[in-house]
Amino acid sequence: MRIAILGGDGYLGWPAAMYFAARGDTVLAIDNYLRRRLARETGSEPLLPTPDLAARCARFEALTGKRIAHRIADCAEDGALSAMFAEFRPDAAIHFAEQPSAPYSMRGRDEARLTLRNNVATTFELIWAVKSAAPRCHIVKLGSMGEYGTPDIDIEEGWIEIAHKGRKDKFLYPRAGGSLYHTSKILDTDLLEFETRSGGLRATDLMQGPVYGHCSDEARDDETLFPHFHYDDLFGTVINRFAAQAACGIPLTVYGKGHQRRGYLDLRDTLQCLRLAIDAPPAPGRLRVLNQFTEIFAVLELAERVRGVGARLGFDVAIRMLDNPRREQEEHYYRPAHDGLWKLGLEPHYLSDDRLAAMIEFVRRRRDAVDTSRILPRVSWA
Ligand code: USQ
Repeated sequence: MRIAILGGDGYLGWPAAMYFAARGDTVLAIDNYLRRRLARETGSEPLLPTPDLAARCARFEALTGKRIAHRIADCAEDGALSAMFAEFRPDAAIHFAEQPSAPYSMRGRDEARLTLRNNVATTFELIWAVKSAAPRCHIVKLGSMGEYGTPDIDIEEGWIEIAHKGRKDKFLYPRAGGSLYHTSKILDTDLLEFETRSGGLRATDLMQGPVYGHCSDEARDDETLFPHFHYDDLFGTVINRFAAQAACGIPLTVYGKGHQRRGYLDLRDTLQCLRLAIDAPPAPGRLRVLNQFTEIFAVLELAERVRGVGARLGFDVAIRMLDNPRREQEEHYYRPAHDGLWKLGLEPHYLSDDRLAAMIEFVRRRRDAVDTSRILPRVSWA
């Protein structure tokens, strides 16, 4: 297949580029290094300096003989993607080209504006690139489980039938984003729903939970091919952060009561889910929504797991309960459906002590590079 990956330099985009190239697809990775710039501007650089896309593609080709084409371009720029799609003619386009951090989006007006403009504009440009240059292309957009919020009823996979005053109809499941970032993802979903319903495009919205992991199999233990590993409060997701904190002797930063629950997944399962979605596209005119996570944890439960694995490795790991910098429910009902990807054949990598130990060891080996001033939350929702 011909697969365009928007945001191909990112934490998930780069591993996805390697994954599909490794199985023999023709891959074009597109990125404007926005995430690198924002990390520099906010003092949130990743643990390892990551080679640029050209260097990573060259290294991957030298190691595997497989080529990944790349373009440094802004997917939000008027018409840029349409021109690229006219040339590349993708069968599928994976959309990661978004500002991905909830705390960053809540930092101030400039950050909120950038998040909203970038995320909605890239989705809009992608839709028009497909319409104008590759109408059969399957759009696979990374959505977020956080679009649903934590309602007091079961969360369905994207759609819900509602009975009202004796009549019934099917709607997108009600959404309640927990940050401006999550709200930008809701707007993306609405755009896709409109365009599939009215324009006959086909799209899959993968509602993903927080991802963890420092590498994927395709990197073959070559650290120059590992994705950006963030342990900071803005771009680090919670399990990666806890692993880094454990390795550095920093008490694990549990926000609030720590009973807030989310659906998590291993980075390797993100890749598997993308493959399953791409290999079984929906019919034209349909927006398919799949809830993408493998298991549910409360934050405190994760902290206890990391503490246990840390102790096994000889680290004395403490847990610190912090005032919650976010506005989120800390005690809530949470029962999201997630059958769709299982039905397509997902074989999950559940969170194992070995994976946690490998992440802690990965950080321990370069503990000197960790900047401890980036650990405590610097952004408050209030
Ligand atoms: N948390 C802590 N301590 C920390 C960091 C986070 O207790 O040091 C808590 C948060 O309060 C939250 C949970 O851990 O309840 C998850 O936080 P996170 O930072 O790992 O994830 P989040 O901000 O929700 O965003 C991440 C990705 C985003 C993706 C989202 C999926 O950055 O791109 O969309 O996970 S979801 O959470 O399902 O919306």
